[in-house]
Amino acid sequence: MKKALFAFAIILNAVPVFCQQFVSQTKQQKAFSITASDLPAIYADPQDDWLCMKAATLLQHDIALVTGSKPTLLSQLPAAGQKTIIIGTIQGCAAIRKLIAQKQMNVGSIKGQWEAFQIQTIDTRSSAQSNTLVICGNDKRGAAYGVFELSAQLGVSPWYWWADVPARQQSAVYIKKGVYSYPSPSVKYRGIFINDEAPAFSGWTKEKFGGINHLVYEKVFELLLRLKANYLWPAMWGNAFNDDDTLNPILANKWGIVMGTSHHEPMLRAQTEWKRYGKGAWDYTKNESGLKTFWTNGIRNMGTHESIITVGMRGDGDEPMTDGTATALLERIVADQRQIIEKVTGKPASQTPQLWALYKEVQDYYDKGMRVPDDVTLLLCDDNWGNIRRLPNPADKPRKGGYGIYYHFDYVGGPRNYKWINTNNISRIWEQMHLAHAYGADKIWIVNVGDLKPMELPISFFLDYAYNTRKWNEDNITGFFTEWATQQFGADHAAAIATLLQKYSVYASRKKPELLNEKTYRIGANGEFDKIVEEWIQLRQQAEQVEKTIPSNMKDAYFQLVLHPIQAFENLHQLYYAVAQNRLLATQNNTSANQWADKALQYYIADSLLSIKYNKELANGKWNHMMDQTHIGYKYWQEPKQNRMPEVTYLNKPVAAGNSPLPDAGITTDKTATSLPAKDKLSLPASAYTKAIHTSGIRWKPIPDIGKNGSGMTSFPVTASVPLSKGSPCLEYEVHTTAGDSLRITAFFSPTLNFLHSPGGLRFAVSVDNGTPQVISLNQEENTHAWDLWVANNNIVKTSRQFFGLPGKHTIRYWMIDPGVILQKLEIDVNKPE
Ligand code: REL
Repeated sequence: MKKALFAFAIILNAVPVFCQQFVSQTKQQKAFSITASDLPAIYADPQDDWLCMKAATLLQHDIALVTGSKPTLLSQLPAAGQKTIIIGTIQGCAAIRKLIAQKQMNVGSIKGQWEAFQIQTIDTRSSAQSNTLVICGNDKRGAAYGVFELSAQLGVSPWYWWADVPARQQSAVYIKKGVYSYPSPSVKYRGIFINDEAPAFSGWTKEKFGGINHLVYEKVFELLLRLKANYLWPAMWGNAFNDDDTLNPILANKWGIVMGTSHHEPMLRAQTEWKRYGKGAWDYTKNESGLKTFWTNGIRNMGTHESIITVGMRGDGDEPMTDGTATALLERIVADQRQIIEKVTGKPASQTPQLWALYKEVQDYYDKGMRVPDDVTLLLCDDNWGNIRRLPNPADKPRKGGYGIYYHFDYVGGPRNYKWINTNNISRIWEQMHLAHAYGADKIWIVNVGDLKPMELPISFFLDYAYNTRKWNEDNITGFFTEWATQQFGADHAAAIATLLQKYSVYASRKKPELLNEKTYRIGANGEFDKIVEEWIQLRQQAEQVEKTIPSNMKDAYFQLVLHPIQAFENLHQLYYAVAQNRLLATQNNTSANQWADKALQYYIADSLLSIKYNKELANGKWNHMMDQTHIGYKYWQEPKQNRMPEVTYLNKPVAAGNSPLPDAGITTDKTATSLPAKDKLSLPASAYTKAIHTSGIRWKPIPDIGKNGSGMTSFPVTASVPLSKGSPCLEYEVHTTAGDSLRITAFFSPTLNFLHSPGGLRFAVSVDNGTPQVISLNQEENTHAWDLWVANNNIVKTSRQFFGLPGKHTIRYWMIDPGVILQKLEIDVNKPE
């Protein structure tokens, strides 16, 4: 009976769930303790996968960081009874198999489950404390994820090396008695693309590692595993992962990192390799055999390394193929590439993972009917600006290869490069990737992270969400900042730092710094510039206050993860604000313009001083060159070679009597009063509705912080469209007019693209009182010019004119038709034509 109960208990405990807190600071009955004075040994079976021993070495290192003492690493199982952490896979570790055979472990819930793992305490001595801790993976990555889950809970951040985050020191920690079983991740392949890597990443690696070689890649692999990712597109600007350092692919495979090449580099060969070794033209109609030889070598070089092969073909160097590229030709190219894969691997092509990226013009081929075999993953893409272009149609037959997403946190291209600092809104990343997951794009998620630093925050979010898409939702998304701040800076500082990061995420995503200039916002009482600058000043002051409370060993991490981006962005706004003031006052012949010119120069200098601080002083120069990216003085989409001071005007005249002194940065705020005389404007945040009508299984909900000034309203579930009818879901806003007969309603949205590919674009409707709703498409006129504005302004603006009878109380209704539409605010004017 006792035995039966025991087995039952194990089965109950082993239901796999993410997010289990098994490390405690307090001593517990039957817990497994790790204390400086009584360290466990760490054991991995030398016959098991290389990664298990590697993970064991890293755990040894992490425990030393936490406790100050280094555990012994064993390749032989110690005598029974000795306190040991066993790390291994079900198949590869004899000690784990023995524990299973002895019924001390039940791995039923993880066995055969991709990257699943189990952490379990075992007491083989019937004493007060457990003497064995098993970290068991279904496979090698599962085992490594188990180790890094433990490390993270012990207080070692995944960013300990990449952002100098100090480990949380403690002399004793306890792994609570139990079986902690973690399921397969939500998204199968989760990774990053190191791209646009000059001047920052390339300059830094050259100085610190002698180039982009295996020494730096090992750091990347470790980071990926600590973030529970598994997939990498390597740097390719003049770099070739497989060719530059032959240890690169060997070590990637040992570390369990699935390698690919970017969307436009087929058959696992870098574009740079074609430059080095390609013979003839990059043109299949003219040079089929040259290309086939080149590609065959890519697959030969892959050997048995876990990889995802990019198939298809674009023009040489991330360009479209020649005009009029025939889809039939492309289909033939893919068929030929698969033949090569088959021939070299000796297996049906369907047994080697492949992707076809529907990037830029390639999506047009797909739209025109080009198809690839069912086992190839269709990698759907964003527009390079974080807005997903297309999602699977739920009505389509499921594909064996499924769908994935290629997303961007950094980009080189129009309307302007953005590659200096982090400008990504966490709520928007969540919303777009949630949409992707809801529509079934869950096979591959890969994100372009530029130089990797300083994208620590969005990288963490993207990979964390890819690992477990159930973790974050519209109700708890702000909790991410607290969790992340706790992981990097500990609970004492988490709340304050989370607030800073949360505000930064909103402010920094309003406008890319490369697009910012003195004309971006209007200065003065009716403009926004004063308010925006004031918000940045306050944020910077708060960040500097928090900095004073941070222990000295956290200062480096705090600077790079929190303070620098805030100071740098604030300073840039101050610079352009000063230039704007200078220009305005100069046109008024007001010599106060000179003071603003001086100020502007100071901010310009301060910008470079901040970069110098990051490069030269931070962590004793560890990150030199990471802040080399130019960002001031753009004239067109491509970056300037050097930062350039914006032009300012100096006046020679003395200040005339009556000339104003240096004007103050007065603050203008949105008016939220509800009475509206003619010629007046009312600005209503989307969340300021008076009534929400939820119908047809649709609920309105706010997504916090997704907008330029806060939350946005959208409908859930995100897969449902609703034909417009009287009973449709809508939001009501009440206004009072004192004059006029019509309202111009301007609605501001997040720049969601027509991911449904419906002929009319994503639609909503607007009505006033009992008037007929006017149906408006968010993106019907999608063309390059319109899109440039959407992404540059990070919104889509739509207006409609609605008539009402007599002044008085009126109800504006905003009707839902299509999903994924995020309303940020409404501006309402009386008697203004559309
Ligand atoms: O952001 C992108 O996807 C592309 O611009 C890049 O993939 C591309 O490789 C570019 O860096 C240069 O070739």
